[in-house]
Amino acid sequence: PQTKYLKDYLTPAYLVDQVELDFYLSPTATQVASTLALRLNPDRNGVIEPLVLDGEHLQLVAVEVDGVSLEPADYQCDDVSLTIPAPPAQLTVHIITRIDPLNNTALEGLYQSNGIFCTQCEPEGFRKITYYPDRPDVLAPFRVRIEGEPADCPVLLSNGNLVDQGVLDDGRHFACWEDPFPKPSYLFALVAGNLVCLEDHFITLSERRVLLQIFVEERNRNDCDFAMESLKKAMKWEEQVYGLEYDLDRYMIVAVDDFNMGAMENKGLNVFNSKYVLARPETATDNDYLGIEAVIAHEYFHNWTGNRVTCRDWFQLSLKEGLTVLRDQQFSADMQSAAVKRIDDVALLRQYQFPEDAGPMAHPVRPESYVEINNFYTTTIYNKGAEVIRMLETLLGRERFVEGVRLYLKRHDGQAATCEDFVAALEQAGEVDLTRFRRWYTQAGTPEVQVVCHYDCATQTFTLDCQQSCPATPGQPDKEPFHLPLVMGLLGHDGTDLALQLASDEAPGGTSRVLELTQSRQQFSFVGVQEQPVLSLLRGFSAPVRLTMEDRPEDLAFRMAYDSDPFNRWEAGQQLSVAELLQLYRQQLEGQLSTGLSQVFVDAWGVVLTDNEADESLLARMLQLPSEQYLADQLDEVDPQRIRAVREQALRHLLSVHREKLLQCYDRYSSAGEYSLNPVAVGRRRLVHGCLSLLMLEPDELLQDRCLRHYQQAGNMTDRLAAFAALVDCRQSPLRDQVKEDFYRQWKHYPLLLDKWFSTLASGRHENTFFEIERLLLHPDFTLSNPNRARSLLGAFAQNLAVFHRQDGNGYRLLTEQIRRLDKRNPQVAARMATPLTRWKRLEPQRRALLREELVALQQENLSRDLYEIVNKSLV
Ligand code: B3K
Ligand code: ZN
Repeated sequence: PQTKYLKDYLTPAYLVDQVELDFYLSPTATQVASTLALRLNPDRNGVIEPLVLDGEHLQLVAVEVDGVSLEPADYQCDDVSLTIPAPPAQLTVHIITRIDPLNNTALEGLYQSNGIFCTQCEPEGFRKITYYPDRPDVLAPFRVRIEGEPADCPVLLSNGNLVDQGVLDDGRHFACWEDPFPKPSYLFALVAGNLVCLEDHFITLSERRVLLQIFVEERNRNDCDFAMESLKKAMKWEEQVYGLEYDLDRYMIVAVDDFNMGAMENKGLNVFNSKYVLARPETATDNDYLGIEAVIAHEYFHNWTGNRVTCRDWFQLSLKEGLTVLRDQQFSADMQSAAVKRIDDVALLRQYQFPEDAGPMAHPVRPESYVEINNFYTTTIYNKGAEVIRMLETLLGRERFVEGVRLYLKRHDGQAATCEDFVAALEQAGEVDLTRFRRWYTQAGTPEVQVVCHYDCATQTFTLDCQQSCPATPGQPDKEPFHLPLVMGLLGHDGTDLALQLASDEAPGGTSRVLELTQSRQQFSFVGVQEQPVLSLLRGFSAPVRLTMEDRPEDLAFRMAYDSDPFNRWEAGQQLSVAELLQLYRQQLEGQLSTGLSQVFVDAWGVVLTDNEADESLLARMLQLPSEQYLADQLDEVDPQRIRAVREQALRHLLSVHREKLLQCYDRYSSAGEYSLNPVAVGRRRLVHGCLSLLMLEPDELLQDRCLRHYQQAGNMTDRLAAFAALVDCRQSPLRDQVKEDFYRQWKHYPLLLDKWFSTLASGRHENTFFEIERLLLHPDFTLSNPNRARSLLGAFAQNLAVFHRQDGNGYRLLTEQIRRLDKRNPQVAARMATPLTRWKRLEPQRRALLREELVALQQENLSRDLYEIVNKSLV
């Protein structure tokens, strides 16, 4: 496989003025007739170049140029392209190809899911439908005609507006769609099948009526209301916050069961994994609901950031993904508890992106090279990309930031743009210098910031001495300093924020400041500070860095109680926990007697538990100890089983001290009632489930009984699943098998819940989980052909660190074996699922060797390009 480089970018040799596609649908032999109006790119100054069209897994039936059919000698056709060596500068090409949607197991291009034809073209799937310049900087208007059997495909959909439909003499029927907005091929979509449609409408700011449609299989008809509401909220929100309106008369969403990722923003016709559409209280958890709200919004927001302005090339992917993630985060923050949303986003970033940035696949937000672009839909492109744009918002302020985004959209409307275009627009609108800031797009790795503070009582001066550095990443041994916005405040002895005055200010102003760190070392001094303050730095996690300060445990406990920034309240608690847990870890490692958790920590935790005032969601988050993954990320030589043991020791300690309070808290909030997704209700459930799972670490019979009742009487899936998970971990109890059987019986016909059944069992914490997983692989309902199902078992298994990292290496063997099989069917999902295998370098020596052996064996085999890249890079 070849590596592609950003530096090799060339403009397309030919532009497309119009695309006409004719589909004759059939499961194993769909015929695609394409007519392309092409012309030599004017930037070639009339110098003719060969016309190279991308195409893979296509059966070529016929080619014509300007109405004259070509003989095989007139063109070249290989596995990946069709070339016409010396075409006229302006031409019409007509191509007929045949494809096999039914046997398309990679789920890329046109495929069938439960008998429904659907497409996934981003990034390079269109070339599996027909020969085409399949690159995002070729934009064209599309006209699409679909013909199919009315019995199998009563519904025929494509992008844009429906312009014609009818029944043919032979009984087949057709529909014609026209999308007036020029678009790249990756935004093309076709859906056809037996679907029902839920309808609603939205009146835009300028009072245009937009038809909203959600298409699902009949059995899911009643599960779409929440998705529809979310869509309307997203439309309204984007008008209010960004002043942006939807541009077509119709917005369609289709839910399918077999989908490689979450959803896809095809113009006017989004295709969704049914996981992100279907919900009712009995079947969906709070997190499912929140996921739906976020993903529906995300795909909708792409209509501007992605579709109206798209990417010049795939190296610019974060241009649309980072920006759209930021916008969906802003939206969710406005819909739910903003503080908790931020905490969850940061936890996610630290759990997945930080390790990626520290591992073999580390790459800048704008990568310089790739082998398989599908491997670059990463948490760095998405989540770090969003953090980078969030920093721009912090530097500019919301108002100017929005102005900048609007300027960017206006300037590049209908074009394929670059990250540089975006930064330039923000620089102009914000009237700021972003020269250094641009390094965020070119340098990989998580910057490390060290801060030492000093208070001088005599001069009433408080000084921060800040240093930054960034570890080496593949291909980037040395880094230049980043431009970092550090939001901060100072707390007085009573916990309130002090007024801030930098030495360079004329007067004190405000209690929160953005310090801009742009050098490797910089000092900031505050004057008129009348008492020794406690510093609250990096509020709201204003930059994606690893921050070290020599905080005293008392200061952390103080900030945990008083910081006016809820993120930093949580963060102080996390830091305190991390320090405690790492200490226990080291004691264990060195065979010392364990001191247990410190009193300061156990008390502070108890104070949170009995706090009756704060947002319940926030409390629930504060009571959670840092995840095993996050703890692992703090260590140089990881023993995942030891991490689990230590974390559980800590949980048991907290339980033994606070058992009564946990019971009280559980009782106080575990009241039934109508299901609602308002932040208070969600927060209460989170708190109740946190208490329950802790209490169930050492359950007496009474408690087991209550948990069983909780499971049985639950009025919603959030409650039921929490109790189910707790009972599944009760190894000694007969209840375990009882609920396992019961859940299966009740939900075996509902795929999304069967997924939860698999993943909950695979997330079990007891030692037998590994054997359970081996058995589940043989379960009649397990299959690798449905990505959700594969992820539910294998994904959950690989995240279950202590089980996956068994000392004998059988966990590695099991996952590798499944990935091998999956790679034959669906390389994209296989490569994604292989991520945990690539994290071998930081394991303790024995596991490191075992895992590496599996990778080396895999490397020798005949792998897909996707998996090849992951395996090879991780062994470098
Ligand atoms: N743009 C799509 C992702 C496509 C992934 C292709 N491997 C969904 C999204 O980010 O909204
Ligand atoms: Zn996206």
